[in-house]
Amino acid sequence: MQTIYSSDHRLHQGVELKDGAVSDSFEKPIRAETVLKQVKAAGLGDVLAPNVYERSCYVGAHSERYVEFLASAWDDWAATGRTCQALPLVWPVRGLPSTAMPQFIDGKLGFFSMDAGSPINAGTWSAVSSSANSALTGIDALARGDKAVFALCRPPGHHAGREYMGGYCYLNNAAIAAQRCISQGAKRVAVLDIDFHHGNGTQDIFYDRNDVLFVSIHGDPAVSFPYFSGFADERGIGEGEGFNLNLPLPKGTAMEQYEPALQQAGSAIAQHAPDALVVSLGVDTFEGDPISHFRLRTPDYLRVGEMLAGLGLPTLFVMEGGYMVDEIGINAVNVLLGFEGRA
Ligand code: SP5
Ligand code: ZN
Repeated sequence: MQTIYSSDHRLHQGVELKDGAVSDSFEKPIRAETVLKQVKAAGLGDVLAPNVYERSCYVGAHSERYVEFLASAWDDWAATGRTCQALPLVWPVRGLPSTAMPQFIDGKLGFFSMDAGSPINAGTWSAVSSSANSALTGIDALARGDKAVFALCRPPGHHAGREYMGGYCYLNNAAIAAQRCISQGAKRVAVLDIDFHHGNGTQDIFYDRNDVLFVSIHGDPAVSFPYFSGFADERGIGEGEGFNLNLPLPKGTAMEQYEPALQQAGSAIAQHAPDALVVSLGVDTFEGDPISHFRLRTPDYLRVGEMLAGLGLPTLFVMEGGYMVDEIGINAVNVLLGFEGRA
């Protein structure tokens, strides 16, 4: 299968609040480089640069004012004389009365974020828009007849909601691709999220819709980020009721417990009968991941890919998390090799 990749991701290198101090984020450029290296070593297929898309292609999954904010946030921050990365410090939580968008950048950063995990610097927008363009290029290749495509996106996207960034994410690459699929005439799409963390952003974007089924297998939010989303009783709302399926699993989950959840996810997707499948592919489910609590092993990822292939759907894989930099490449590519029957 083809891989869509842009080196623009290097323009974004974030910081993260860790143990009371600001340090380099776990979400760093070498992640994508390691995956790309393994794509080439495994001979997965051609590596192509993304096409360029209008900013309006991100609207639908996101609101127009949020996309505007992201595109201009660095300039607005830099205009105040600051040269450090922009981070939010105040949030509109329960009980605060105003729901109006602030005029000043410091207020906007909090208004449009769920946490302090998505810093903004001078290159962030270029990296983020190229990442989304990779997913869009991938979905367009499926529309032209490719059976499967790998969008090697960085930064990741699945924590980004309709109007917020968070968890290293800015634009929701998987949701933007799924939305384009619908906009171009697909009746139904499914998004399966197998990152360790719940895909709260994708859930948020499609929660009231019955055309896009969202299924996520993730660490129980009672004890894992994002804490406030991802419970089994979140099933969708209005027309979307029954089109959101969360399968939280306990700390320490290994393939033995993971595989039945993946079977259940597959059954729900088959019942939806989508025209295409978008997979949010995070490999932070690996036993050695520094910020997660599952115990999948490298050969397990081949089996995951093989099971996904069993659905027989045109499939776009969109890279999400995975932080054990040495193994992220082989684990991600194992899913793709398993999918192609090259296990
Ligand atoms: C895309 C994705 O995987 N985003 C994950 C965001 C997680 N952010 C919270 C990180 C908390 C890190 N805790 C560190 C514990 C180290 N022992
Ligand atoms: Zn994750």
